[in-house]
Amino acid sequence: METGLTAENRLIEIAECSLPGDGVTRFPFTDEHSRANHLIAKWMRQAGMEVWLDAAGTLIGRLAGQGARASQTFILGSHQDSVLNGGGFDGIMGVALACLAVEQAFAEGTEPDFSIEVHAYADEEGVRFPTALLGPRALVGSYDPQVFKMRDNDNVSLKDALAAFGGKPGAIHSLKRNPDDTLGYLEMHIEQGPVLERENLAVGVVTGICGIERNTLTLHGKTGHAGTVPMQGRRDALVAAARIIFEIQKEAKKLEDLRATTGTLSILPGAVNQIPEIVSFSLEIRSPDDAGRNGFRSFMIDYANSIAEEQGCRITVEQTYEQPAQDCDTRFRTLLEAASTSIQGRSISLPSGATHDASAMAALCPIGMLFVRCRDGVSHVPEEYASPEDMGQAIEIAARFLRTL
Ligand code: HGY
Ligand code: MN
Ligand code: MN
Repeated sequence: METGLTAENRLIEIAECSLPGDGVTRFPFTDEHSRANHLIAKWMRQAGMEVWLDAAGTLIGRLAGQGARASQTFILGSHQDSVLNGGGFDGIMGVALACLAVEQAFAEGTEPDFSIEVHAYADEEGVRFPTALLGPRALVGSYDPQVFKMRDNDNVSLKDALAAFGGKPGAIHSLKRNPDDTLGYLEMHIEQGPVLERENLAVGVVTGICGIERNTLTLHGKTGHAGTVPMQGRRDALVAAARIIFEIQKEAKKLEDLRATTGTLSILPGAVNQIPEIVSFSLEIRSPDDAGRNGFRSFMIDYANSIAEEQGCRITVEQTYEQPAQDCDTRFRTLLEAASTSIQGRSISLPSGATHDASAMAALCPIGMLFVRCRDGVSHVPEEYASPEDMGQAIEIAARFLRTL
């Protein structure tokens, strides 16, 4: 329980590293991120780690192994960033619990025979820039240099923001890790759903992570005076977009495990008495089944093209982000289930509808995830909460897991 209270106090303190407003708003490569990294570095040093910022802006703590497997590294981590007005647990809790689990696992001076790292990734949410997972993808060697050109709402490029923050865009290619030297990756994360609360269990073992993609659809119509242009023959980009967005929901409802969401929409000229000319909106699709997600996207793009033609609009579709579905490693799941049962008396396993840094790390090494009970199942809101008791259980389970690796 004591480690759970330490976690709670650390999370309360780091939640202050936020823009003003409800909840936590901490975007990558900002002053808030810099202040948060200062606190995370203290957590890592408290666990006996040396600390540095890598070229992709990931804060890394490392505890060198003392035995035969010293050249091999087991990584724990999660992301430091939040959504706009988000909660104080999504991402950052996984970093806090990782530091405490390492401290607890090897508290008695029994250094691990392998090396251990804790990573605080800069950007998992993809809110400031329309991309995400630069940190883990740099370690995997799967990042796309094109993302450096992406710009935030203040027209600042990811490349300039990263460089100003202390990262080295030109050196990211050198971060690629050797899979043979990477034992695996464990991420602890608030569940962001209702299952553990319903099952009345503090910690669950994750079976796999859904696949995800994000697309931007843009309709180009023709603007004009709202009062003088007849209804017949209008090329109203917003009417076309609305028809497509409605169909997205209608079709997605037919597919049990698929989720499709339009979370952003922009309208130009955007005046009450002008016919909309350019309308852009996001289409995010998630599913544990990549083939099903691809099929849904194809269907929706065909439909969007037919509506654009019917409304006399031109349409462009750009995929800005994709991450395939990933299974968690069966050996890690077995070890985590055993640790969970020894501490909680039982263990349950569940899938993740949210994506995580582990989604990208799966291309480098075996992954495992633990979910921590989430009050009312809500996340990405200021009310997001995990109790110190539950966090203490997760720390204990992770520490036991590390000692069995
Ligand atoms: O969107 C997600 O699933 C994650 O919270 N970034
Ligand atoms: Mn997260
Ligand atoms: Mn999130």
